[in-house]
This record gives sequence, C-alpha cells and structure tokens, in this order.
Amino acid sequence: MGFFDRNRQDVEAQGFDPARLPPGQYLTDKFPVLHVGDVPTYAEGEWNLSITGLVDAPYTLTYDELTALPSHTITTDIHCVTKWSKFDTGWTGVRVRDLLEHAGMSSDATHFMGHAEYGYTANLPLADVMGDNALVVYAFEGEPIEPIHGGPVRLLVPHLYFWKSPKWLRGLEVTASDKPGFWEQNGYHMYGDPFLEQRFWGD
Ligand SMILES: Nc1nc2c(c(=O)[nH]1)N[C@H]1C(S)=C(S)[C@@H](COP(=O)(O)O)O[C@H]1N2
Ligand SMILES: [Mo]
Repeated sequence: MGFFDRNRQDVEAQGFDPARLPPGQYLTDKFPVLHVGDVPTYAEGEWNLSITGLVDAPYTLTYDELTALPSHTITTDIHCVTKWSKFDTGWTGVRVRDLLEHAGMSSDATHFMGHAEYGYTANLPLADVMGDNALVVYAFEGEPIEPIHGGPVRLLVPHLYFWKSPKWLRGLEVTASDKPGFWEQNGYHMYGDPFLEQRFWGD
C-alpha cells in the first residue's frame, strides 16, 4: 500500500470521517509554509486593507479598525493543491460579506479578487466570498497569525484550495468579470474545488 492509501487509512483510524479528505490529498498535523517571494514586514500602523472595485463607497481599514469589527471564529479544514490537508484549524476574523456590504455593492458585481502584498492575487466568484466562512482573518488558534502564515491579516476561503486564501492581504476588489489571479495565470484552475480535484486548467 502506498503513502496516500496508508494515510487515508490512518485518517479513519484516528476517528475522522474519511470523506473530509478530498481525493488525492493526505492529512498532516504539520502546518506547511508555502508562498512565492519574501515575507513582508510592516511597521506599526503601516498595514491597511482597501475595499475597492464595483462598490458605491470604496474605503480603507486599518488593523485596529478591522479588529474592532464584529468577529467570527471558525474551525475548518484546509487543503493545499500540493496535496496536504490539515483538519480543524481555528481562525478568527471578519466576514468578507460584512466588509463588502459596508461599501455597498453594485448590482453588476459577479466576481471578486483578493489582493496581497507584492501583487499576489486570487480570483473567486463573488458568491464564494459571501458565505459565513469566508473571512479576513487576523488570528490562528487564538493568537496573532505568524508572518510566515500571512500575518498580520490573510484571507480565508476554506472550501477552495488554499491558494485562494492570499496571505498578507491588502485588498478586496469587487468585479464584473472573472479575471485570473496569480496562480490562475500560471495554469491553476479558475475555481479550485478540492473535492472535484480542480487543480489545473481542464480539471
Ligand atoms: N500572498 C500570498 N498568499 C498565498 C500564497 C503566496 O504565494 N502568496 N500561496 C498560497 C498557497 S499555494 C497556499 S497552499 C497557502 C499556504 O499558506 P500557509 O503557508 O499558511 O500554509 O497560501 C496561499 N496564499
Ligand atoms: Mo498551495
């Protein structure tokens, strides 16, 4: 039996519902670090988040303003396209929906682009960031998110592959068409459902 089959057996042996592990994935207790480029550092008060695009009133939030908003803590599984999955990760942040609705969305809005430091982007259908679990997160397991994992603030869209969750998030943009983000321009799937194994173009 190969590594993946053995890992899947272990998932069941540990008492997890094996249906939680998408096809082609293995479960890990580790928290791998994956990104292109450098980890940005911010001076006190330097980080902010812009809400732009097809909205009535674009605005910018500071870290203190973000963390003062009503927050939600969720426990969720995450799935990286490089085949690791991690169960029951705990995140705290503000719903994307709340941040976008505050700006007032145009009726033409259909899609969304998450913008991160150094030009990293991830595109999503608007509906996928309007759900309860799409969060702009600033805490992992109750602690500030480490810089290597995207701190101070990252996006979390846990039902899609983890590349759709930009680290060092700087902008939420509402759009009227689906434009490929960073990895999508490099051959990754426009949607990225791990349970359908939508890893690459054509999957
Ligand atoms: N800004 C930025 N965000 C990013 C990436 C990146 O390269 N840059 N990589 C993505 C990918 S492919 C994954 S799997 C996750 C990894 O997050 P982690 O390092 O906290 O595990 O971040 C995603 N967000
Ligand atoms: Mo990834």
